[in-house]
Order: sequence, then C-alpha cells, then structure tokens
Amino acid sequence: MKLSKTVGAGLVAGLLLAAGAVQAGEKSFTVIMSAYDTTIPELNVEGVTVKNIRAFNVLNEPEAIAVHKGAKVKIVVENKSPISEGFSIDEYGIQEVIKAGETKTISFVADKAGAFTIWCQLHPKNIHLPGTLNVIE
Ligand SMILES: [Cu+2]
Repeated sequence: MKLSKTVGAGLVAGLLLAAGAVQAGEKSFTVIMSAYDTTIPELNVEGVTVKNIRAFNVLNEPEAIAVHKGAKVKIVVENKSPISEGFSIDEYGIQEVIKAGETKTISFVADKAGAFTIWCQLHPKNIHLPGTLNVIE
C-alpha cells in the first residue's frame, strides 16, 4: 500500500516535468476575430448598406502577446467576421488572410527581440485597434 503510493507520486512528478519542458519551448495562443454584431442595426452610408459591422481589436484577449526570444510561437486565429480579415506582423514577414469562418495557424520562431505591431492589412487602421507582440530578451 505504502509502496504504490510512492510510485504514484513519482509518476505525477514525472508528468509535470514533461509538461513544463514543452511549455518552455513552444508558446501557443488563440485569437478570435469578430467584426459581426447583430445588436448593431444596418446603416446606409452614401448609398452603401453596412450590415452589423463593428470595429474590433486584432487581438481580443489578451491585447498583447509576450514570449521570450527563441520561443516557437503558435497563434491560432479564428475569423468569426462575415468578411476576410488580415493578420500581419511586418518585422516577422507575416501577412496572412483568414477568410470568413476560417481558422488559420500561424507559426514562427521569435528570433527578434522588441515590440511589434500586429495589424490587419486588409482594412483601414482606424477600424481595428492593433495588437502587440512583445519578444523579451
Ligand atoms: Cu480587418
């Protein structure tokens, strides 16, 4: 009875160590883009009907992504907008288009330290608040 308890504790400690090792090398984030809000009525602007579209942050939550230099970064971007959205980080050469309803995984190695703007290259900059990628030395 006593012996099996010790073996069990050792196994749990081993699993925790393995999980920690994975987290140190790879950082995973999920971003949901959503420009659609049915509580906003249709609007007719200069003859064009704008349907339920609201401004949104490129990164909803959190507003900033922070990783250590050298980390393998994986960002899963889900586009819940009724239109295509962009996801760009200029300094990392990232310029993706995520179609309406699609999910895209963006992977890269954070090999440059600094604060980098994450923005949508498809729409005017005043429509979405940009996000930030912080790469800490
Ligand atoms: Cu956009």
